Amino acid sequence: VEEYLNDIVKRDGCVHLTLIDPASQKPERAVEIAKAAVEGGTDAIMIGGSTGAVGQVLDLTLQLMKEQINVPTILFPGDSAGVSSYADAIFFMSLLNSRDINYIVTNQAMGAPLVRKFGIEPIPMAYLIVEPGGTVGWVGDARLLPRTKPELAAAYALAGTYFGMRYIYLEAGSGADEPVPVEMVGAVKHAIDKGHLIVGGGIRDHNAAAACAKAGADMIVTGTAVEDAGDVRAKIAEFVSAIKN
Ligand code: 1GP
Repeated sequence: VEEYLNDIVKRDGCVHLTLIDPASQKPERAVEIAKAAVEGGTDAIMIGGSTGAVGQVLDLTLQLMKEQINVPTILFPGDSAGVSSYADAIFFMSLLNSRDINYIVTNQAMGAPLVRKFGIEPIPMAYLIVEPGGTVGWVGDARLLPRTKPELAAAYALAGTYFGMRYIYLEAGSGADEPVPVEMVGAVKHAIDKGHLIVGGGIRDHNAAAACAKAGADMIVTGTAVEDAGDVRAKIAEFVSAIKN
């Protein structure tokens, strides 16, 4: 899955990822959204959330999805309970700017044996939460990166790459009023050299997505905008054509 994503970055300049929180709707509806997103040109589906995206609803959503869509499914877990055997890959992430050791390494240790047992592909990722941070910032007890301090985000991102993490995720929080500032996206991209940069949280329209991609994001995540869209296929198509070269 990592190779698949990296090849798209090389080919198109930017990847589009659709985030679906299995706790937000019934599995059948989640699959409908995913199918429309794939028709609109999304490259992969991320599955997860900070609260309630676990257990039966997670498994069932992924099981149905696997039968009906032909792009990879990637887990985006809130904690060790967010691991499911039905996914293709997992963003194996550490919330580097958390104050809580559980979100830096303990959940990861509890989940790692399951990842191996289920044969899911782990993609090592530094997860960094920027103001305002939203629910995930609160749940993850993040020491939120100030929006006006791109150099702090760049320092954390660089530390992530020195730890061997190949993906860096700059997160403003789901439903944030504003996405991560483009100055910060640029500073982080500049700092991480060969790493891949994912940007998400508060990206509501194609202009915001295009601005992030132009500033250096290799992958753009949209969740809320897709959940809220009347026509998911058209909304995704707008994002996709705005970020790909
Ligand atoms: C949240 O970055 C993702 O983890 C997506 O955020 O729901 O605001 O698109 P939105």
